Amino acid sequence: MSATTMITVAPTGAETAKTDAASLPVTLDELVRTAGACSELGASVVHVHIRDDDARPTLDLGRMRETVAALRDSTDLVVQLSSGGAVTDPEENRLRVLEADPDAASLTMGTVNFGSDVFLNRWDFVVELHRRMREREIVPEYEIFDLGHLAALHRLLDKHGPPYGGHVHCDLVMGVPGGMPGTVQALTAAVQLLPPGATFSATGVGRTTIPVMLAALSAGGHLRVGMEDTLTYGPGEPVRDNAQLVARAAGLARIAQRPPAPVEEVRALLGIRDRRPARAAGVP
Ligand code: KMH
Ligand code: ZN
Repeated sequence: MSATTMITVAPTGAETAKTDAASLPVTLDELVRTAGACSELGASVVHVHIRDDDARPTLDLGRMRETVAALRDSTDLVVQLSSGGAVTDPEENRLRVLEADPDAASLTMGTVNFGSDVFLNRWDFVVELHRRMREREIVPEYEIFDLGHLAALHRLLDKHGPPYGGHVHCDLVMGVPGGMPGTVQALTAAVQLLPPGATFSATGVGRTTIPVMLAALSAGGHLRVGMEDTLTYGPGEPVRDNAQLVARAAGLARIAQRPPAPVEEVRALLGIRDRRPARAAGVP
């Protein structure tokens, strides 16, 4: 079991409207400030979805590049772009996200019902993302919404080889209406199906947040938290901001005697290529 806990913050997502959650970071400035605050509290990875000037989800490449540069300038967090986008985003735009040269990107391992929508991830598209990430030296995080996605991951690794960085890390996204439930039983089943040597983090959407977080810590897993997945802190109590969710995760990780992992440890674990300008130039 890892002695520390990698905490990923997913601050924005593509589903929540700014009008429904005032503290949702939708501008670059809001995102950078959120990332900084979450980093101070123990986050080591930021999972990024961006918004346009009207706060609608976008995969605009120029904005994406600007976002990666700003986060890299202002924090040491691993910058993980979402290649999932919104359910309406076409495949070519989702592939183009990689051209923004993030440290890491999400890679969802199959199609899943997503409320009344469908989050489409065809096999050939999954393979293409995996292939392009390796070519561009971007570390994938395999997003697992259902147990069948783990069977697909085994098939991917068997047929197409390991990811860039050599290490396999999965994120169990639990409690999505249409995916696996956010329960101890489902988490245990998923952990048993992980490829040998793989690590995992887990997040439970909505009211599965707490059970999934506690189960993941007990099972030696890492945590993802943030307003992409969770908008209520407790019954009837809206989340104040992303920092509140990271602070709670860091506190529980400490109680579990697996404190938040330092970012450099996470970079080494995941096999991230260091793109931070000063470090890439050899300046300590
Ligand atoms: N917004 C969801 C449809 C990812 O970021 O890779 C997909 C998602 C997964 O959030
Ligand atoms: Zn996402």
